Amino acid sequence: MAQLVNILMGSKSDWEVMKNASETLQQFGVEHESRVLSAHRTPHETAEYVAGAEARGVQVVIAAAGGAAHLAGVCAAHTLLPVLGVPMESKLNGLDSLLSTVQMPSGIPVGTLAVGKAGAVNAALLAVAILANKDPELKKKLKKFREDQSAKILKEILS
Ligand code: RP5
Repeated sequence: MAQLVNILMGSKSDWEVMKNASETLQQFGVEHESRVLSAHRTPHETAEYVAGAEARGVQVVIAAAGGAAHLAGVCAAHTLLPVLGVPMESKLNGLDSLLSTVQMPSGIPVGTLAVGKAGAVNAALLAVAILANKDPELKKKLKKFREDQSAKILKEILS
């Protein structure tokens, strides 16, 4: 099966958080690949991998990085596919990662999610929503996910 989503992260140390994106995609049965590729440490390989994504059938790229987090912006520069950025927690509590990812100059967009685990899960859910526009079965799964989530909240009686 063709990969529909590529998840990139700047370091293996990001995987503890980014595995939540992978697990969320798995939950929806979305084929994907997760790779460590860095904007700074492997610039050529990162560009090559992202530039080839569309030809591999990929429809969404998720890019996570921390600190001077240029990965999502670099990915967006090398593809016309939507790129979703996930800022990683860092020595500055993720604020540096957030600003580096979100503050793209006009012309090359990155859809930036929350810092950390919530961002990882939501990047995957947003990727599912994008894919579901052309996949009615996936749209049904997303609708059920939302319904189950609401039902779980409504069951929480605290006293
Ligand atoms: C970034 O630097 C990575 O995305 C990671 O969040 C951060 C720290 O990387 P390591 O020093 O743990 O490899 O490029």
